[in-house]
Amino acid sequence: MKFLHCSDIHLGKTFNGSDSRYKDYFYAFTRVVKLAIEKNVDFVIIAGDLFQSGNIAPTILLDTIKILERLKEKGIPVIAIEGNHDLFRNRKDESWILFLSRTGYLKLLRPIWLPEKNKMIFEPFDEKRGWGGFMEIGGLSIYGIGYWGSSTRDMLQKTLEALPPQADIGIFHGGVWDDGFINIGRVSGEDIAPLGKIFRYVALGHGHRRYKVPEGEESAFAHNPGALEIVHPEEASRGEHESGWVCLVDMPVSPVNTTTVQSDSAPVGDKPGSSVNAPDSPSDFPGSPSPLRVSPTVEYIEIPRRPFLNLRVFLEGVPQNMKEVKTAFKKALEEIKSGTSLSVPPVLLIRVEGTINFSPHELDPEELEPVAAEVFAPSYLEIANRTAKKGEEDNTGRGNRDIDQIYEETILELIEENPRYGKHSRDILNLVYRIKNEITDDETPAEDLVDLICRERMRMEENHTHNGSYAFYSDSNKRFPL
Ligand SMILES: [Mn+2]
Repeated sequence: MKFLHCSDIHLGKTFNGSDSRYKDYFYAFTRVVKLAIEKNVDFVIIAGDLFQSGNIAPTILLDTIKILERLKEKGIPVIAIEGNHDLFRNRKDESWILFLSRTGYLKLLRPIWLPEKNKMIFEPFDEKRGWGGFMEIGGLSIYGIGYWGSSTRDMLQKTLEALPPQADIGIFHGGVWDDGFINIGRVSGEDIAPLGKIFRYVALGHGHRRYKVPEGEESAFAHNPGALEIVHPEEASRGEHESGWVCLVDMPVSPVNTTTVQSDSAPVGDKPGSSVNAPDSPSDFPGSPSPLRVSPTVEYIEIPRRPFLNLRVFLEGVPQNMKEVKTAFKKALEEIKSGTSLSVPPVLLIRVEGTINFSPHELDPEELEPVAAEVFAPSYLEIANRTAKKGEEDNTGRGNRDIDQIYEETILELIEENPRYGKHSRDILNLVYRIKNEITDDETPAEDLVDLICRERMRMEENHTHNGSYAFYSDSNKRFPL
């Protein structure tokens, strides 16, 4: 069986109402659908965040249906879970993904959480109801784990208790990275390792960067293809903006007959020496019920993106007036342009920096737009003025550093001023910084922010008492009540 795994498509996202930017996300999704048809896959997996928002405009739904219609016509099923962006703010059991599932454009998988029993359950997909916890396609069992916000780590435990010892595919909207940074919906590689013993393939979403778990390993069991298009400008400044990705997965249906394999001398399958033994299979652990299951082959396929330039343009020579600003601006842009090759008009975000010899309030970024348009012919353009007047520059030695970096250092200074925070100052800084980031991303529900604070408090207490067991779940975890 062959399937295509994509994630974080964010349909409906745009920048300042730009029609061109709106369409970019639909073009990217169309390319994935065309690829699925071209590769003749048996099904497509969407690991969450099909939409930018839970409350989408009718046109977005119609434009989405037009694309999904192509797969429906070809008889290629789409299996989806809801990401944080797909959920309604106040009705977590409702979503447009559920609507698409009930109208036959995709199949929604989500588990049921029973808070009163402190238990998760997976029920079979029910055509009539329009959703279920798991389903089977062509002999492969597929489970939808969904998105659990700031309780992801605890809910993963509950999920593990509810899953069978072995299944084929798990779909999970959660980030997996180990750095100490606090993130909503993030767990560590260690946390999800048990999923690798259950599933032959874990389809990840949520992180917009491409990665696999364990990172760089041939035996990786979890794959995160990342967002198809740039969603947040910061994703472009990390230098990872060149293209989007999908995973094309080839998964043999019948697991190796364990009795045959364990006899050691018997040939495996028709071709002796074929790689079905997969000794590095992630399920190859002592105590695993079927240690020699066939690992799927995973191929990452590039999905072209619109070029995205998130630029800091430094004005040289202390311009005296707007005319000189334009000249310096054009010179700087042309220099950048000469080092870039662009096959299609880019998205262009520019921060103008440097010292000028008149009030920065009189530097109207709109006057610079024709200059940028002439040099780059962008599909979308945004210019921000970050210049300083000569003599009034920041004299803290901070120069033109990233505004986020200055923000971070300022907050840390404030925290460290009070000795009572002592060794926790970095933790508090991370928390403040994360909340600030979550707030600027307007899709984060208030309950998730409160959850984040509660969870941090418990983590700190936990570190004190070495007592890892607590049974606190806020209301936002009572998703999908029966
Ligand atoms: Mn996303």
